[in-house]
Amino acid sequence: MKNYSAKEIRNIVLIGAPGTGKTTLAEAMAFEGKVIDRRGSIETNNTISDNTDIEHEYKRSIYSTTLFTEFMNRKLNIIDCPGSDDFCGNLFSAFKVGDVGVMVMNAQNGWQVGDEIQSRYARILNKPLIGVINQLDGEKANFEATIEGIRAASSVKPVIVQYPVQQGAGFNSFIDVLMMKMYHFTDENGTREELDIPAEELDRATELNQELTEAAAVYDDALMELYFEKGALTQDDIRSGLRQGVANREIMPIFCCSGKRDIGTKRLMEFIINVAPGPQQAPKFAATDGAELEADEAQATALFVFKSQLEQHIGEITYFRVIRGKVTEGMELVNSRTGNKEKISQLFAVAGKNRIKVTELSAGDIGCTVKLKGTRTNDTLAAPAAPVTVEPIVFPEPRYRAAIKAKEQNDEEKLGKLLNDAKYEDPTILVEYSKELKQTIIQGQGEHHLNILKSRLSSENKMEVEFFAPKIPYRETITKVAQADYRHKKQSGGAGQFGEVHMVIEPYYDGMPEPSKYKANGKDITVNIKGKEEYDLEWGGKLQFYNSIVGGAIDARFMPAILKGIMEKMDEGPLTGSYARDIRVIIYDGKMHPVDSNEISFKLAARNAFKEAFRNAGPKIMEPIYTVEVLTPSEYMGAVMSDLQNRRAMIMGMESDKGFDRLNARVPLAELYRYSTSLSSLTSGAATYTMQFASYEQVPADVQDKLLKAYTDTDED
Ligand SMILES: Nc1nc2c(ncn2[C@@H]2O[C@H](COP(=O)(O)OP(=O)(O)OP(=O)(O)O)[C@@H](O)[C@H]2O)c(=O)[nH]1
Ligand SMILES: [Mg+2]
Repeated sequence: MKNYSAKEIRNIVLIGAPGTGKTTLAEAMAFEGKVIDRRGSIETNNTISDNTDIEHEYKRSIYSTTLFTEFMNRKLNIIDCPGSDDFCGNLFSAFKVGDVGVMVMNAQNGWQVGDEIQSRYARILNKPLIGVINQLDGEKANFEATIEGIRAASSVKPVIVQYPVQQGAGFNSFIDVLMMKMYHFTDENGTREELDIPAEELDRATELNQELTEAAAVYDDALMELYFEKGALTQDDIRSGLRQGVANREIMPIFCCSGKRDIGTKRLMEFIINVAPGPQQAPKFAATDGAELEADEAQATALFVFKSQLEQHIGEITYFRVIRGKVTEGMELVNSRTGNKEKISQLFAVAGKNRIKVTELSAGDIGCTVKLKGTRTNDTLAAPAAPVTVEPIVFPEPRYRAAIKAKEQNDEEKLGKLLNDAKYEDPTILVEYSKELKQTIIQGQGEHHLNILKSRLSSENKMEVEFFAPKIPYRETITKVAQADYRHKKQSGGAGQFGEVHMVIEPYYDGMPEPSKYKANGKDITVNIKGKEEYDLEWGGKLQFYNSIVGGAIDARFMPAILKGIMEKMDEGPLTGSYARDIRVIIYDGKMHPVDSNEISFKLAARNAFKEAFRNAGPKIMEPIYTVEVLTPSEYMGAVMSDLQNRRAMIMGMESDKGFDRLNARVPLAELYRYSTSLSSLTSGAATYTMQFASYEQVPADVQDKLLKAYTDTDED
């Protein structure tokens, strides 16, 4: 295989709602480039893109697959992404290295929420789009309705380059209004005839050609002038205008296709090669130091790893894009994160599961290698003399959270290791053992996302796991001043124990004045600050601790033990055993015994005094609140809203957004377990959402009562 230079490479990412035909189209593209000599299908589980057991089982893509095809002496690298939003992490990594998105739509369903979601990701990532209306051979295909749907919803304007002559089972020709030709397909292997446009189509074709010309001229003053002058533009001029409109994300040229019958694939690839931005036209890669990295093969080598996947019998496969320079077999590069050398002993061009050995890859190209020692997604490998770190992929925030454990208790350690591996392979999976909740919490993009992990653990590692509702990290705090005394006294045979502590506690807030006088339990307490300590608690909030002991009632040497006793109770709050926060404590009096007083006695006295004061200080349980943003077709808004209200949500705002409704709400985490699943069933999978931690708020009284009842204090002091 020849080595392609940046000018000869296009890197595209196939996106679109689930099941629109991305994988099938990728197969046709590989076939057209003679990378495969027979086309597989989803139904027969033999496409080069969906090549894992789990994808065969579900008959859908679950991972992104990198493949290439060679066409017109160019190399097209294709990353076929899953349509399901549960696996959207793949799209973020694919777009890091892909320069343009090919939006594959299903003409039978029109513009779907899944298309909308993915096109929004493309917008966030600033990637241009080319549109493909696929499945035009399907019984319910409706090209015009699909165009209308895009017009109403999408942020980029569809510009028709092709339209079908007939749709449905008889689909075998389309008119190309850039070429001003009709393409007629005589078989299902892409064989085509280039014909003159039939007389009855000439009016429509001419009109659309005009629209295309105008759309192309808008982005370039010189072209506009030329167009006014001559009333027409050459094909090359139109291409040049479209090139700018696409690159600026203003327009999405529309192509006709049946991936399944290999109709339209070649023309689409020709257009991508002629018009889509290549590595040298696309925005440059940014390095963490702000430098911009050019796809220039004369420079020192740098590779960016966008994906690594474990494959049985082979081990880890590392997928990268050559950011600059060239990579050659045997080259030694340095991983900028670890500082360690990695030897690139083998290099491959990737066509799904098939890897074709190559000796070098140049700037702009995508390939893979194996047997690296410690390199993972988001790492940069660079020439030792020219170290650089490419800005990492920013993955979306997790939206689904569950507790996980191994069915067999003995497997816990092995599970920990396996989850760690899973995290490296799929950075949208987060796993953490919560000391606070005493559970392993796993987070991902949706229930389906985690279920796939579960079935892989079972089939590949013989590891059976269970998911269950995670505990909620409640917090406890107080709302008013309270005072308590506690005497710890024990006289059993030998040495006794004695410690007595008097304290005042009150709610802490930022910027509060220093303590001076209190009235509590009918006592007047005057504070003389002898010492002050302030702690930022690991779990959020503060503890302020004042020593206001006068006349040596308690020796200063016992103060650390007193603080320790309080901390122990902050760590396991008096109400529900959750962390306590935002409290000021003042130790203002107490008693010692000349013989029996020791640290343990004061620690216990402080702990019990704190517990008692806390309970009298209007204690409240606080819960984590998340801001949730739902994007749904308008027809489901009522259902989404009333469901959220049942989840104690506070609706913050609503707006319509290009055919969809966007709703913002603040929702307690306790009410969000399995939300992705119920939102999906409420809206037939048409809505999506994001969630983000916002703040801790007091729980309502009825919820607090329930939580108090559910907690049995095991503290036996
Ligand atoms: N009639 C018709 N069916 C198609 C066409 N392209 C794909 N299909 C069928 O649509 C279904 C989904 O095709 P895929 O290629 O897996 O779609 P996808 O977009 O990759 O799906 P995900 O990866 O799950 O998002 C399969 O049953 C295909 O056979 C087409 O052009 N015409
Ligand atoms: Mg697919």
